Amino acid sequence: METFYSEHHSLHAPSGELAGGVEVPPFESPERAERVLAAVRALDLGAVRAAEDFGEEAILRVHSADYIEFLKTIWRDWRASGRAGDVQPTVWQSRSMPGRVAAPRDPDGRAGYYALAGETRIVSGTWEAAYWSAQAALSGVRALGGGASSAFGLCRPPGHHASRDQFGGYCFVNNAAVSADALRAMGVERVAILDIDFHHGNGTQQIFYERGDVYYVSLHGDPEETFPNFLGYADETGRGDGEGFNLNFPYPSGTAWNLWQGGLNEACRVIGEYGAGALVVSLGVDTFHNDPISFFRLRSDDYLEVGRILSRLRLPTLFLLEGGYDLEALGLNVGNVLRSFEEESRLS
Ligand code: OKP
Ligand code: ZN
Repeated sequence: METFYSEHHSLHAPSGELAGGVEVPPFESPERAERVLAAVRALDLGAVRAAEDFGEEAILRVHSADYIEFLKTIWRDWRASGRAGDVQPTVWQSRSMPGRVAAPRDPDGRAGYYALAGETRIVSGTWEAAYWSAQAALSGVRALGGGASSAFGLCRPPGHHASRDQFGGYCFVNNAAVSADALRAMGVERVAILDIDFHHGNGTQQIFYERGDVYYVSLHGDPEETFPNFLGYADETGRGDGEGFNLNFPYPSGTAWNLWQGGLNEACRVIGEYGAGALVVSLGVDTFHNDPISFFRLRSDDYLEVGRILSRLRLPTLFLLEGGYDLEALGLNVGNVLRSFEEESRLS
């Protein structure tokens, strides 16, 4: 399995994050990608290639043009207005102020209009990092198009919380959505996205909610108890053409392998029945028992079994890095999924 990576990820490195009412070092840090890269290299999984540049076209098929323009310009406008730090949203178009359907001119208003959460900052290099994260994903799509049975997009920043026109949850461009849509454009009739990150991929769900050609399935912490809190409930099953093509498995605090694997197997059964021609895996390993911001209890060896189960779908599979914040175990856990997927694919 080839890995696609861009060193430009390091251009996105905010100095802090608001958590629990204090400023803390960001959980989503450049070191994450370096750790995963080192693990992939040590495993001899396959070549590590620099992401190719496919341009903005695929990004603009799932994100609005005004949102992308916002990502490109907000940091400069923010500083030009005399603000001292990085872009930090503080005001939202909340339930009590529903009228406005375009961004206000004021940088605070613009930031809030395009934000779905407040923990995520935009720095001078954020757009470039997010752009190249998507290019790493698209490089994986290209590999599948060329006949590879699997590929790994070592994406950073992650993507699954980014909606059509909002950033948040450490995400700016939805790499999984861009990839699934690109696979459709390449002629794959039905694409499945399996999101096994600890958090619900609200952005991916939103982007495909009314589409039947991309099936979004997610296992995650119950949004009653964790981020993103406002989406990811079991009764969200799709709408219009998308009715029946969105499936959520929310699980409570303390969920370990035994319970979680039941959802994973059920998700795979559903994806098989759907008749997907390709699979995109939003691969977060913040389901790990020692993750600092999550509450599942998977162990490192469990990720070997995840790889085996996924390989039995026998689908062209694009793995994309999402979350996972225990730096010590991150490389091992991601590597375990990928290497057991490869081993099992070779055997059967
Ligand atoms: C991104 B991905 C920590 C709260 C964190 C945002 C979580 C974003 C997770 N005090 N809230 O899905 O791993
Ligand atoms: Zn996550």
